[in-house]
Amino acid sequence: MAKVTVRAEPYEYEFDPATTALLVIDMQRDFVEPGGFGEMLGNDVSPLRRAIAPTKRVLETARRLGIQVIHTREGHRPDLTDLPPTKKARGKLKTGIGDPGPMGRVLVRGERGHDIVPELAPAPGEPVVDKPGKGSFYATDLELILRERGIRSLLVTGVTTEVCVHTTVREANDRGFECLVLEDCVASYFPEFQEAAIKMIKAQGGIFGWVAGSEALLKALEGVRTTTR
Ligand code: C5J
Repeated sequence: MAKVTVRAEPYEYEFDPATTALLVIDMQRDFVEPGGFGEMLGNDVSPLRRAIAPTKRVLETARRLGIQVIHTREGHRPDLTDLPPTKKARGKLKTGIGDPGPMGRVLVRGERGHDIVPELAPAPGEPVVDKPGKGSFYATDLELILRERGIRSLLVTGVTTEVCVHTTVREANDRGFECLVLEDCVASYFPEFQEAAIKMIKAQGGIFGWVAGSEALLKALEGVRTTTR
């Protein structure tokens, strides 16, 4: 398969769709809907919701072209045996991780709040990686899945930019994966963190990866018919 070139920063990003995965990080109700963990932390969730529509367009294109799609979800076992007490205590919340909230137990697997939002719901056959931490590689089988599928490049979307997206991109970069972060498909509760987090990725010659808007990616994929792995 011919390489695709995206207009990106700090310079063009080249990838082969056959060895690329679209990573959709933690687009869960608990982060992007009112009544979830994000709101319990005192945040307004509306900036995060702005990432849904562009991510949906990228997701649909990836599916049409046969690009591997992988979703992640941050959360914990119902018995909370994978929840460090330090994480539970953080923020001194009245209702925190594991406690009953408006969308079920907060950040607990199997609960409504832990689900991925319906707009971006995983399609049959798309791996969903459950992670107890901020990074998508820590204590998960994501790396094994990527290596088994021969994936070398990652198109990165999801929330939040400065937390789970950044941690994941740093982990991926250290493992030799080339990451393109889609600026309008990642979001933060804080505009200043969004701006700084994006700048950090592409600074110093792309120290952690590349950044582009989703339109630039979709334009670059216009001529591509289908992906053969
Ligand atoms: C946070 C995440 N922000 N998915 N999680 O706690 O970024």
